[in-house]
Amino acid sequence: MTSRRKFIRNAAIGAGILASGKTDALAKTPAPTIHQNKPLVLSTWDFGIEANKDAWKILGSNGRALDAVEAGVMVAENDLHGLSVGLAGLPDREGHTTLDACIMDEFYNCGSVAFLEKIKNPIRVARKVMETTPHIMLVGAGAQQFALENGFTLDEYKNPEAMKAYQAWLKEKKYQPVINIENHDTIGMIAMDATGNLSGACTTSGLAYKVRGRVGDSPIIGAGLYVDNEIGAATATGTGEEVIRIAGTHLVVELMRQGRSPYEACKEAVMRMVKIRGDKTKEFQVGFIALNKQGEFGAYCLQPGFNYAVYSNNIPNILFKSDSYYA
Ligand code: SD4
Repeated sequence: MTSRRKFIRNAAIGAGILASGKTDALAKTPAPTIHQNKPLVLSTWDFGIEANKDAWKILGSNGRALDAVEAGVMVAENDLHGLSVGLAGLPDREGHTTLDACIMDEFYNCGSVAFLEKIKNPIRVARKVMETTPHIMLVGAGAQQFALENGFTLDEYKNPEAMKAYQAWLKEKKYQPVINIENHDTIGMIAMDATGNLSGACTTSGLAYKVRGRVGDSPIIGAGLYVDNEIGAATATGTGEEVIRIAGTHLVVELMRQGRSPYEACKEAVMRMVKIRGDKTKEFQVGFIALNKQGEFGAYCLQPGFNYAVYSNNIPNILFKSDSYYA
């Protein structure tokens, strides 16, 4: 297989490049080899495009993957209208927006915060936990106290749109997570820098109208995010309980260790879920994206509608459509 065909096969494997003429953009790129595919960043959902741009400012100037993923996901955290990440996110059933985030570098260092309130950039607090404490995870009031002691400030921002949606939800108070876009918009980002090192970050306001105190997969190392610099990295989006149940991203990375491509590993993790949960999988969404040490990437999800953004020297920050188990 020519290197060009091999590249396109690897990039597009099971990933169906999104319509709207973007296939042409990829097809016109010069013939790279997988090796030339670094640096590279991929992130979940449409807002990954904007997030990738900030990550690329660092990756494209030989910066560290860790700095790139932190800067990248902060774009979503700072969006005052985003209903699923950061302080603008939809609240829990008592009207409080609570945030979960984690970060992991190329040395198995990791940091995480969960059930954190009124702090604008949970990913920065997660990094602070990683770099300045002997711990990995801080939660709730303790996480907030730690943030305040480390120079972060309380932010009382409430997104009017999120509050309006909450008022509407209060009328029936149904705890019924909605499949896909509206309710499943965690940003997970994984990257390889020019030196070949991997890092990842994941941040969310979690499931809308969750029980107070509920924590999803996103701040849990091995569930919402895992990075093994020898093998690859993976991140997840969707119903956190289901991702935690199979230690989703750790599973994806271990499958890559056993020789699966990123696409195959994501697919096998989803199939594990289907095996365990059977028909229940019709009721929720889970999607994985993964990247291996060779610069190959892939994704797989349960329900159609999941996409992810990819930016490298060869791929001009475009959306790929993930294959799904259900049609
Ligand atoms: C959670 N996994 O809290 C998150 C929600 C999510 O895309 O992914 N949204 O369960």
